[in-house]
Amino acid sequence: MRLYVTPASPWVRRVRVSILELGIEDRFEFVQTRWSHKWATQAVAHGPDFLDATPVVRIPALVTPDLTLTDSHSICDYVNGELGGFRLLAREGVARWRALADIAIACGIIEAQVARRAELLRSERERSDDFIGKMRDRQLRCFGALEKRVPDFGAAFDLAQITTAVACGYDDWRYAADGWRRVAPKLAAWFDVVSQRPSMRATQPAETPQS
Ligand SMILES: N[C@@H](CCC(=O)N[C@@H](CS)C(=O)NCC(=O)O)C(=O)O
Repeated sequence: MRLYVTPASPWVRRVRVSILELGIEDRFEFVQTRWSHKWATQAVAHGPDFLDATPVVRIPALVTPDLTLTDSHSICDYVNGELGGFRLLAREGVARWRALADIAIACGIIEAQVARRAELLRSERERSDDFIGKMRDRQLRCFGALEKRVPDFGAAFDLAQITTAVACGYDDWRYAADGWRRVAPKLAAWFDVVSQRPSMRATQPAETPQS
């Protein structure tokens, strides 16, 4: 199976951490797509295999022998259900809905982080400070909501925790000055522990020309 990735994407990272936590990385060929700071605001030239794989032209994208999945949600679902024996997310029942509720909040943060990053990469003339502020407020509001969930976090580093940890890591990396750690101190303490897991360390974004 081919998984199209870039080094900095939080959407890619939640898939990669899930794969590493399940210990199934040898089932995948990881393909780095062409990357550019322009991805957010302009058309970027991708290889023909990537364009053939996904009409959406976003990463992550997973090509299996039977089908192509073009977003992290369906890929995580496939990895968990088809390859992972539902070890990262319950197949049904209350545990599933509780986890999906947390995942939706963590994904709300990631969506805001990525949209804000794209806005910041636009020219000064085009950039909207209102939009950037709206995304920042959403990030901090969602961190505040996840802070209340920390006492109920279970022992398992499941898809809800993985997605939450990825959101925390991205804010530390790009938006530390917002002060998410002040808004969510228990979450920050939890993140400091789980960020040392091998899966998190192996997927940590680095500030390089590639990121
Ligand atoms: N909802 C999608 C979002 C994927 C996404 O937005 N990926 C970004 C990189 S973080 C991307 O490929 N952007 C390129 C573009 O929008 O042209 C998912 O869960 O995978």
